[in-house]
Amino acid sequence: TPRVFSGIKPSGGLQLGNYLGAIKRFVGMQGEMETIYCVVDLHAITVWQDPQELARGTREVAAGYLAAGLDPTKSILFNQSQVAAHAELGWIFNCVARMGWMNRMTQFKDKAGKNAENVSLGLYAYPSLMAADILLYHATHVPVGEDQKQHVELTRDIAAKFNHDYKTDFFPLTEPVIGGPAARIMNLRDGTKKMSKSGESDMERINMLDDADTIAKKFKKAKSDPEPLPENVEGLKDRPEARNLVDIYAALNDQTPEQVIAEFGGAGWGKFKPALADMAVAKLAPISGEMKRLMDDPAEIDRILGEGAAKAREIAEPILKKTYDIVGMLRS
Ligand code: AQP
Repeated sequence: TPRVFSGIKPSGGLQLGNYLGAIKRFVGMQGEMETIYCVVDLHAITVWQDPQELARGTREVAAGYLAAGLDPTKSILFNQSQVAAHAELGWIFNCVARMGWMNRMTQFKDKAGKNAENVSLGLYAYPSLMAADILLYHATHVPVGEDQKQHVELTRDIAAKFNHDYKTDFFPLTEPVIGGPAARIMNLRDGTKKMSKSGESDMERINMLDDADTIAKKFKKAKSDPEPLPENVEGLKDRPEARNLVDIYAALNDQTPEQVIAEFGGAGWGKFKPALADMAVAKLAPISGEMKRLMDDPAEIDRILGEGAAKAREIAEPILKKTYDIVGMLRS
């Protein structure tokens, strides 16, 4: 049976790329298939997090899912560390995955930079824990932004090697589900880098909790170029900042970039940026308002996460048990 799994790290406040590339699409898949969504707190601590901030961020990500329309009676929503099977299967996969595979992961290279000797071992092993997150539920579909594609492909390699090494077909080969104008939302100050929670400057990103004035200011100051918008989408080639702003408009308004260009082709930035800011505020304000309302009642968020974790364990524990059997570990 088709089953969806995806997650978001509580490594800071939610940003627009998380919403457009992930949460908005997660909500769209709800009802069509069985859907399991996670706040991946074990992944967040691959880079040190202030404990209070981690707890707050976990609730913020949960509130973001709920405010965007995730219904806990239709989807399972929980935080990863409440289901110990993630860490247990992650260890087994650490013993299946190869160092050479991890060495090829571009996210690790980006995040470690020149400092690779001094980052956590967890950051290096991140993709094998992510494979465990997905395969613990025998998920078949993983909606992610473009930046996570390589990790989902590695999940297939880990499943295939496990199946081969233990002469089984226990783990399915998972498909990444990527697409649409929001697959890779870029940084507002540099159209060649992705928007991210932990980017240096707050002006680079739209946070889901930014107020209307801040959103307008950030789009006004967003890097663009001296040309007006082109008359057709081919004209966006080699204009990364222009393409990004058109993509954001399209994704927020459920349009294609072609439709946005049909409306705004030839317009200058003085016209397009305010239109983008107004539209973004109109779409995001109801979500951020609801996020704030939910976050005023942390006990209720914790209750939803706890119930979700209990449902997740019901699926995960038999799969972990069977994995231990296959590997030859005694359970008595
Ligand atoms: N810029 C983006 N465009 C489209 N999708 C994006 N995602 C993240 N940034 C963009 C998608 O959001 C989901 C959750 O990502 P994550 O929190 O697990 O990790 P990340 O990709 O590393 O996100 P950040 O915001 O960049 O966090 P930091 O700065 O802490 O590393 C994923 O599906 C991701 O593709």
